[in-house]
Amino acid sequence: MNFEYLKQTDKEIYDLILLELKRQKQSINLIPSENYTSKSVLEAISSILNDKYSEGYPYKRYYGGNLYVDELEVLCQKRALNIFNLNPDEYNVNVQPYSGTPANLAVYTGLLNIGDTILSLKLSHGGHLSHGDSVNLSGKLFNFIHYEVDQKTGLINYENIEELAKNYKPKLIISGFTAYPRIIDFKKISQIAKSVEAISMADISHIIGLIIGGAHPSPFPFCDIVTTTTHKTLRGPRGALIFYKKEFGEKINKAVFPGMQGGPHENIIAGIAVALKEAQSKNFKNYAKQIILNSKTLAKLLIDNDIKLVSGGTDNHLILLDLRKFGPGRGYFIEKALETADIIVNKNSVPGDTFPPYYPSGIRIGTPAITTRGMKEKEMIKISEWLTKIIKKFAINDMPDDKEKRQIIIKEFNEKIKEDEFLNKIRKEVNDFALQFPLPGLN
Ligand code: DSN
Repeated sequence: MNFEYLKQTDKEIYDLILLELKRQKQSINLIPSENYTSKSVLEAISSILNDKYSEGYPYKRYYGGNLYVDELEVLCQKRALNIFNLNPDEYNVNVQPYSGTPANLAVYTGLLNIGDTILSLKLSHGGHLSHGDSVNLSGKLFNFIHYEVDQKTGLINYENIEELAKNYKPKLIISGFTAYPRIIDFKKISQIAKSVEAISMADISHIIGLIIGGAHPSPFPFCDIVTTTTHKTLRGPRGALIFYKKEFGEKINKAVFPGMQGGPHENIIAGIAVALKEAQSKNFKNYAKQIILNSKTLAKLLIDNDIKLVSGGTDNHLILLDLRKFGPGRGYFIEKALETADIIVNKNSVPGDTFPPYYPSGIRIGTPAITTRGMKEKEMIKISEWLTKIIKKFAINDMPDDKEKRQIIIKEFNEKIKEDEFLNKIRKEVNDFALQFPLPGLN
């Protein structure tokens, strides 16, 4: 893709895309929910499918001219079912959700009544915003009860889920998390759901690629509903899928359209279909395994360097660093300092955090994107050294509790790190290192 027309017609946007391309090429991306798509996926999503309206579902649309779009959407559904070996008499899939949060909202609004009780993991313990956080529409419309991880072990406490399920009799129980570094027992959670006649839903957005690659247990055939985004470990475009047991089909489909959305983004659906085909390859299985080898290696190196990890390590693609031994709220400083050195991470709450999500006490990192670029265990050594050096130097800055004082400290900190020689030196090393590993889609 060389953007030759854009360059001529809209130089401002062209320049920004090129700057972003340069940033991506020369930085190390450790955000566990990001990835790089293939050229084929990028071509599919930038195709003329973007221009077509196709409200409705295959063979039942509210617009004419959907002959090929119908075929395309059916093909995407087939590939989605095939990749998990699902029997189409038992499960079906909706491929239209624009992204993960709308997919989850479609499930809640389609299957439940407003105000019904749902059981899910708390945001600050690794759950997702759309799993009923009070600032999200999900939390405003439904009565969410949250389970937590065990503060000492950092692990899901299945007995606690069972107890809450018995006490609150939820209509839906959600498993599948956004900042949880360990294996999830989908079978156990869906058994708990069955025992209280609740629907079981797994949100596998983070780990879909690991499941397809055989590197994490599958939620099938245990869960009634499985939602997922398509742009994380699956390496597709930004979209989502809802798998459902057939008995829920009519309600789910009506909730997506016309309930939540209008016209589906058929260019994205084409890109998802391409990503699903790519994920069926042997290479993809190796990719999933390598993500975990890299993640476990990086976790061990960080522990050896005296960095504390939530749950003491990882089984999957992500690692949650607990920086509280330096003091609360230090995640903000570390995200910014690392970004100055072109190492991209996200600050994250840790279980039991006393500071708010914008100034949390942890850092979340992951290996899906760097593994796509071809980095292996050997490369984790250098990455762990840079992470450790920067954390140890910058986590000692005090993050005040008081809001006004915090603003002053942050302003000073952000000014100071721009000129920091230590970070600028590491940035040059990082740039040289990252440029050795090409991006698959846009070189
Ligand atoms: N923002 C995604 C993540 O980073 O986990 C979830 O929506």
